[in-house]
Amino acid sequence: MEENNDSKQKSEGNKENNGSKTPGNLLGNKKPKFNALWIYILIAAAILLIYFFDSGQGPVPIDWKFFRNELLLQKEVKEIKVVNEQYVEIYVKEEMLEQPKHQKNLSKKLNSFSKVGPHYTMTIASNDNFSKNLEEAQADLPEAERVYPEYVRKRTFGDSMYLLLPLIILVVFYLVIFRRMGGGSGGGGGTNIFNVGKSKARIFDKDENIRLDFKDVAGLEEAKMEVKEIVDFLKKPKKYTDLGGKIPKGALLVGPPGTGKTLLAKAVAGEAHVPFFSLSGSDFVEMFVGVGASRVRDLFKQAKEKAPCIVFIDEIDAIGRARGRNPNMGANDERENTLNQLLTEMDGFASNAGVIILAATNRADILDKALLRAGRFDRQIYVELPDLNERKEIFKVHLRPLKIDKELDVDFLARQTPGFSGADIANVCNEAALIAARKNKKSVQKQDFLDAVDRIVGGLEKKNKIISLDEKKTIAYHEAGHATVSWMLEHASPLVKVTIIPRGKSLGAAWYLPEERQITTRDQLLQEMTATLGGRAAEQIIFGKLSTGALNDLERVTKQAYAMVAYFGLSEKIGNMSFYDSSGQSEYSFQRPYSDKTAELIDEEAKSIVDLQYVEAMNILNQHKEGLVQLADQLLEKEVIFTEDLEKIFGKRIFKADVSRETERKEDVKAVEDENTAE
Ligand code: NHX
Ligand code: ZN
Repeated sequence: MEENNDSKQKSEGNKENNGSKTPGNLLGNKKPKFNALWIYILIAAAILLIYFFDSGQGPVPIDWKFFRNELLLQKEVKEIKVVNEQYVEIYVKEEMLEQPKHQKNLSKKLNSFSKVGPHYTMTIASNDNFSKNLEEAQADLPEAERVYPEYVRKRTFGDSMYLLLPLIILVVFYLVIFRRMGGGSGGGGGTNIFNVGKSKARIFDKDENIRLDFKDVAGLEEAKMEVKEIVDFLKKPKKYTDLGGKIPKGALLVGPPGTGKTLLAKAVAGEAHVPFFSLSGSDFVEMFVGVGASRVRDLFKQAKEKAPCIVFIDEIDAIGRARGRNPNMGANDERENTLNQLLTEMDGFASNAGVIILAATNRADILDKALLRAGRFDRQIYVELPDLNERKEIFKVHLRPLKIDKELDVDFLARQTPGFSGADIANVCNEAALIAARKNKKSVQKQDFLDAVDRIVGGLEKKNKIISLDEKKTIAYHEAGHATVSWMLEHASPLVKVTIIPRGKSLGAAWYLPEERQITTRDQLLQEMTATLGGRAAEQIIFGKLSTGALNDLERVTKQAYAMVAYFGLSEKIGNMSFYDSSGQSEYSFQRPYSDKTAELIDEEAKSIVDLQYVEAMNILNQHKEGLVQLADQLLEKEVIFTEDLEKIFGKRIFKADVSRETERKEDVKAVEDENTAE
């Protein structure tokens, strides 16, 4: 359901990456694109400019003889400057410049600056030396016509480099860092200083066809209705505003992972035929202060320019988490700023601006309450795990591209996959096809699907794991214990199969088909616990000693027992109290909302529940010890046994076995099918 269009998505992504189609570019094609090269050029130009201005316009180098005989003694020198104790700059009197000897020297080098000078330059050994020589040379001249040098200090090229170097290093450092961060997947054309504050949203324009519409979304009927309305708001806003209503600003898609929130948003984009901005909550997060907020601002600026349009923020919990509850303050300031900006932006535009925000999260409870209030995300659309009929629809979608066996029963597949999300089902279908291909089959068969389900629920089979005979026996009795106990209990989940083939992290497993129900009774909880404890109870009865193998079982049972006592109000001593916190606020507080005495009582009650169920499991196993041994023997022999084998040992399950429910269900399915055909 989710994965179906992934390949298409990827190709779209690639197109965006290697083209120059960044969001900024889409908006303003006229602006030249800034990049790092410009900085280098600017710096180089600046350095050259400084160099040329400071070191004069290229005076002609001369020696002492020429200086003394042709300039000094001819009284043609206007000014002498001794620079940095290194060289002398000589300025010739303006009226003397016309002389041919100067013209010959200067004209090829100097044009416009020839009047100003300096015209000649001469290197000197030292200041003292030069002034002594100068004095001697002028000794015969009258006082008024003597020239006295001026001592100046000038910044040379080296000096300017010395000043600029830290700056250059800083800039290079910055560039390198930005390259690093922008590198890798490169969210749409390399990142650099100039667009770090820009939003990273990808735009799907109305002409860019997203080949995905509501027909591709199976199940989710209610959510689809809600979302369709949003599309309608954008297409015909007048219909709603004429009656005085306000167009909602945003809708929040809430639901567990893999249920199709992103898919739904994509379908909206495909149906609405308006620009669609897509980004993830984590796109706002950067290591620099203020970047998140500026990206939010930029996103809304772009969106308003393109209105009417839809903005989709995936995984909004990355920024939308409740503010100010985390005790480790400071680290979250940046995220809070981003959230504040988002809040003000959502409030900031008028309702007729035609921008609708869709956001997806799987944890609505931890979102900031300010985000959920009316005027921001006024609607919450719940996208839940698919039920039997919806799973059937989803299977149909994902089976379309597969070559399946003609006899394959979609209804059966849907029944075998309780609690699966749309993404899981997509995975099952894909895995089944791969398994069938591995076996060189012409089409994908029922068994391939079952294997795929097992693989996804239990992990990879590890047939080659070395297990000693003793261990194998322990495992077999453990699993047989589960099977026997659950067989004898009315409200325990019906067993599908038992296996001692190692899979994933577990060495053996009893597979149940949990009933899909909305509420669970106390008896059901207790009996499921008994069945879970049946494994260890069998080890105890048969071998008289325990093993570490029950870790997972005990973990489940303990959690369940505490939940019963502290959350569901199912114990006598605690009574009708629940310490469950659906607001998600208690996550950061270290204080329990009850006294130490109550804590003790909770522990006591939980323990007594588990103890009681363990005794119950022992009783059942003691009563059916022969069956248990038979079952374990069969397991050791066959490694996998099914419900039929259990029936042979224990006889049919005596309980009314959900027959009534079964027919009800079939009628339900039929009713829905009739409805569908009627449409
Ligand atoms: C292990 N796993 O990790 C093995 C592979 C054995 C009773 N040592 O209840 O697979 O034994 O009904 C450290 C120490 C997990 C880590 C002990 C991690 C024990 C599953 C439990 C089957 N089926 N248990 C079951 C199972 C195991 C475990 C551990 C650990 C059987 C049992 C795990
Ligand atoms: Zn077990």
